[in-house]
Amino acid sequence: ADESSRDRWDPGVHSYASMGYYDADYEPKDTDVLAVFRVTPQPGVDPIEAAAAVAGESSTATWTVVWTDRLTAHDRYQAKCYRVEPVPGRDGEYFAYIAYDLDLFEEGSITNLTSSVIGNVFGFKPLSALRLEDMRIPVAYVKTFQGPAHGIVMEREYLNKYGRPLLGATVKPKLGLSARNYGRVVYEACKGGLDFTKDDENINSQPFMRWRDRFLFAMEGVNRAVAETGELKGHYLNVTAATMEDMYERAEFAKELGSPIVMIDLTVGYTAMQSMSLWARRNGMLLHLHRAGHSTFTRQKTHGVSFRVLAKWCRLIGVDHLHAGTVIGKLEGDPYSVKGFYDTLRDGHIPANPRNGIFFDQDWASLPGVMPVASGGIHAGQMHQLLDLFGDDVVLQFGGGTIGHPLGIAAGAEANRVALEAVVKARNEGRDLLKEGPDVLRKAAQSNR
Ligand code: CAP
Ligand code: MG
Repeated sequence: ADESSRDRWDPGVHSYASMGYYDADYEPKDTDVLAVFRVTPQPGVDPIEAAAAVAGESSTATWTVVWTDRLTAHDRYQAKCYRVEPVPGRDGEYFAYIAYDLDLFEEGSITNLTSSVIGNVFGFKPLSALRLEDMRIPVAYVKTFQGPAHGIVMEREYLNKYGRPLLGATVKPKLGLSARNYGRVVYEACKGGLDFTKDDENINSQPFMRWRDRFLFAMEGVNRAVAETGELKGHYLNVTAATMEDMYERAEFAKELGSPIVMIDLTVGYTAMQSMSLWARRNGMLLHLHRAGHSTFTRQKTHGVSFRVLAKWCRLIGVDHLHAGTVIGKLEGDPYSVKGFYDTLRDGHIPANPRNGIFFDQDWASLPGVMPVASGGIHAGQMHQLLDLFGDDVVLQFGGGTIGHPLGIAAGAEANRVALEAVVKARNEGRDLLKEGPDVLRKAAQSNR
């Protein structure tokens, strides 16, 4: 084949639409898993055929009819694309709505769900791009997961902290500190007024600081700060490692040291995340998830998976904390989508809201809410905006915004705590945060000198 024919789509004898993967009359059942994809067909490919191909390849189909289809309940197992509509204002892009029978997925397994819905289809020739925009997880499937081991309500009860966002900081620089110096940062930041400090996503067990040493010195810092302030505090000890055996060993050690929380990175994969969720449930530990690597597939607007969908998978998998974006910091994120991510993580029932990118009603049944984490280039000067955007149930995390303070780490932490308390007070008095916030912060900073 020459260069140009290599990427060309030859539908062959059987089109996916004619094989039954497109059915405009199909009425989705309450128990169906629903998905909406943004499909960009290759030039010359019919949008309905492209959408049917997505339904086909993400459920039962291959490129042709096979004899053995007749040995299965084929009609039922075929995913059905039931609606295709042009994306408003975007030439050549279509929203394809697809329904999947519940029995296509193993109970309680995001790994299995993703092997179907994002398994093969993203490299499929009739499409030049594909994005999974949203999913409706039916209650019948939700109930096969246990979700967060603790969730927002239990976390607050453990910590005995209410009525305000929690404050955290990522230890910086990301890499290179020795264990003793690392512990000093933890101590200063916690003593200064933060609730948590945190390992960075890429701190695991490098030659300059092995994990056991980091855990020891970080917990020494936490314990001293707890003793001096009389408040419960913690440090997210990152237990991410190359094998589950190593992760369990590190998590057990964190528990032995009395840490209330451990942390993992998204890079460990869905099965490992769920195993750690089970471990956290069995051991009464909070589980913090850093979404390291997510932008490689969530950022592009026409290809990949929306973070909204990843957030739903993580809630099912069962983490207590999840990074969900900030809008105003150093990393990309538009206010409407980010609001949608926070609702998805925190609320019990989320009504469809196309403006926030929420295509379906989502009922979380009895699954606890996940505490969203805002981080990435934020600082005390934005406290009024952060409170206005996210309300109380969020961890606001200031790495550079604590450790970069001109007067030192404890002063940076104190500035964040004072700023937070001042804007919470202003909010509780019913004042307009966006208008008066800068004033409130200025006064708080002066009284703190
Ligand atoms: C923030 C951070 C976080 C990102 C994660 C960093 O540091 O530690 O990993 O913010 O992003 O390494 O950049 P700063 P997200 O507070 O110093 O900016 O929460 O969007 O997943
Ligand atoms: Mg980081």
